[in-house]
Amino acid sequence: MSSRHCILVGAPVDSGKRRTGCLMGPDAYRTAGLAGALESLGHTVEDIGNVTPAPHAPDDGAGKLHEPNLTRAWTESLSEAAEAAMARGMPIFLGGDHALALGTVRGVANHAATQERPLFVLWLDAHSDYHSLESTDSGNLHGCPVRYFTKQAQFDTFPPVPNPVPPENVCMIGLRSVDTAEREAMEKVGIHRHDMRDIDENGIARPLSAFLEKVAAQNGMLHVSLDVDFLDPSVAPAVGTTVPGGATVREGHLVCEILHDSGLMTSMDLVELNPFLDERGRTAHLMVDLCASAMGRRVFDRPTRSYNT
Ligand code: 4U7
Ligand code: MN
Ligand code: MN
Ligand code: MN
Repeated sequence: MSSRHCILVGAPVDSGKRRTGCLMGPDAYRTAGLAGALESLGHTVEDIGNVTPAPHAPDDGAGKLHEPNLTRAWTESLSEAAEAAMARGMPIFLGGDHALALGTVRGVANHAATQERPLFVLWLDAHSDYHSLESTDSGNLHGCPVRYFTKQAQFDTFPPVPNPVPPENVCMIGLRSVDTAEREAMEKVGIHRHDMRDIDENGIARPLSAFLEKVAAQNGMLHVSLDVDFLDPSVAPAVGTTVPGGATVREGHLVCEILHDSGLMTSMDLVELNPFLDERGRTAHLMVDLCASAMGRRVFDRPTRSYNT
């Protein structure tokens, strides 16, 4: 695929859950050589540094939700940064925990609306992140972004979502930890969802390709949100919410290689890396390698599969 202008957007969000460390994620990706890897694939790279949260009242620790004011402030600033970056190139958001997707997807969706193109979201995650502010037991907002950007619940005091992503435009792959309230809410809508059993039985390429056909048929834009815990903790230990039985290194690369060959991806989140929990940078390096695969790194060329209808 042709060369892209990659815009690295640091998003050191750490307010989406109680265990801290994701704020170090953007610098871990920089240290692991993300910019150089993308440049060696022929892309231009612009690192705009780290976004900061919008002005906000301090969180007082009262109530069920963890740091809602700070998370709302991140949602505002990241949404604006995302919309602006989309107009100039292909943003890669360096997380930060998954609460950052409250902002990035909102902003990317606003940009897609200006292009009069539908937005699709590929959610690579052990979790469905489909809680509402009412259904979350943990109070951790990194478990809520999909419900927010699909506008399937009111998110009181959060910025309104002018361009919600239709649930049937969302595909989740890698699921193995879905709470009862999330499952019941998801059963009412048309989110494409593939748990690990599905991948074991059918392979990972098949459900992904079916989704990409749909994106191409509608001339859609595609945002990919890659949570470290999509991968098995034995190969990607640097994450707070490990769930055994995740994707292998090769399943991760295959998804990314197919994404590249499709030419459909227009933005990407790298989320939930907690460098404090890493082993000599191995998880950061794996995430950089996966991003490189999604941007064209390969062993041999193959005849390109066309998703154009
Ligand atoms: B992540 C959880 F209860 N569902 O709500 C919750 F299992 O961004 C986990 O996917 C959320 O890592 C995980 O706290 C959020 C829990
Ligand atoms: Mn915090
Ligand atoms: Mn997640
Ligand atoms: Mn997760």
